[in-house]
Amino acid sequence: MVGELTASDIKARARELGFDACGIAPAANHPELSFYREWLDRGYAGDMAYLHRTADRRADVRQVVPSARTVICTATVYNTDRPYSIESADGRRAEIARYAWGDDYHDVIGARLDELLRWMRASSPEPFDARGYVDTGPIQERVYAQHAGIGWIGKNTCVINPQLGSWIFLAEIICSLSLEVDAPALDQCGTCRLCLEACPTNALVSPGVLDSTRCISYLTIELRGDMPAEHRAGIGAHVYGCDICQEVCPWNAVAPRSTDPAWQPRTAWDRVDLLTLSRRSDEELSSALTGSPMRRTKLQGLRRNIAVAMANVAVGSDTVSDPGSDTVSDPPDTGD
Ligand code: B12
Ligand code: SF4
Repeated sequence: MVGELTASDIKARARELGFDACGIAPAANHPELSFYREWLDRGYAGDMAYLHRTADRRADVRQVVPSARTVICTATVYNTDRPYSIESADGRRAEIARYAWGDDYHDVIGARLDELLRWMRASSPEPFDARGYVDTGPIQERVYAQHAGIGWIGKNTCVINPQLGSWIFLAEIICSLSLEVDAPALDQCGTCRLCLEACPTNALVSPGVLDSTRCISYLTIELRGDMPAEHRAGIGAHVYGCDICQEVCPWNAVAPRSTDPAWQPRTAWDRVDLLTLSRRSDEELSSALTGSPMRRTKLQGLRRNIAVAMANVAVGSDTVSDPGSDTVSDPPDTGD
């Protein structure tokens, strides 16, 4: 390439690599960033200690890359051709969050991001500093995605793109290049409150504010040890994550679906009922967890969740024991 590397060159290359959207935000002191501290102080991060530990760095990307001028933000659609959990007539189905059905996005998108950065380095006439992250770094991804025009932060706290909806993974490259930036996305939630009303555990305490300690996603993925008694019933048939506040969102009513083989549901989880899932051997489950984002709970965490869900929907609960907490080891931290 001759001449400087431009924003439109980067966006075109991002599309070639499989990203569905790409925008550029200034590495600036965006007002939404400051809410993070208050969120932590209110106890909304629960036991996610890594969020406290990295709070200084999460306050501004220039704490991570001091020379940062821009943040190249991407979105990748992971939605696939399967009904929503709220459409399921069978209450015994094991509910697994859509993002976790296929391959681990850290691996798949991480490789695409590495390739984008390699290409940028090869194409830029001058060297630059950069770091790429996909849910792995001390950065408030949604705030930068909003300022890159990818989508607005909805009342359910998810980034919603007007064409793609919110079934998107975010990933970004923080860099020292001075690139043309995009206009921030405008809030289009309006007066709609469907997500707040639909959340079965009232985890969305007000628009844009989520108390993780009540969120099924946190309880089934991040929380280690025994499931506290007061949260068991609210989990319903969810065995890994929760999508309800996105499923009811009108912007996801006609969300596009990805044909990327990486996100297609693995047979072990595809519309499986709780009893069948509980009867899978440790070997079968371990094999399905290989290269899956569901590795995060480890086998024992998954077994714990299945036991809680089975008790909730009263299927074969007498045949399944809760493995408890003592042998479950600490989660892998992110963001360090
Ligand atoms: C910790 C974490 C969680 C926690 C906490 C979630 C949360 N809402 O904070 C738990 C475990 C609960 C979780 C759940 C999920 N997560 Co998560 N999670 C993260 C992580 C690692 C950090 C998020 C964070 O900083 N939270 C702190 C709060 C303060 O930040 P925030 O939610 O972004 O909040 C901003 C807005 O609320 C904004 N704001 C907007 N309007 C308003 C209005 C007012 C009045 C105020 C005060 C503030 C405010 O201010 C905040 C910024 O400071 C990010 C990756 C990353 N590094 O960013 C992924 C990430 C947010 N998660 C993601 C996903 C996919 C999920 C799930 C859908 C998974 C699932 N199906 O189970 C659910 C969604 C639940 C939900 N409604 O958010 C995606 C979201 C993609 C998208 N479209 O937005 C991300 C970006 C990972 C990725 N790279 O793709 N997650
Ligand atoms: S993911 Fe589920 S539990 Fe968490 S805020 Fe959304 S609807 Fe509520």
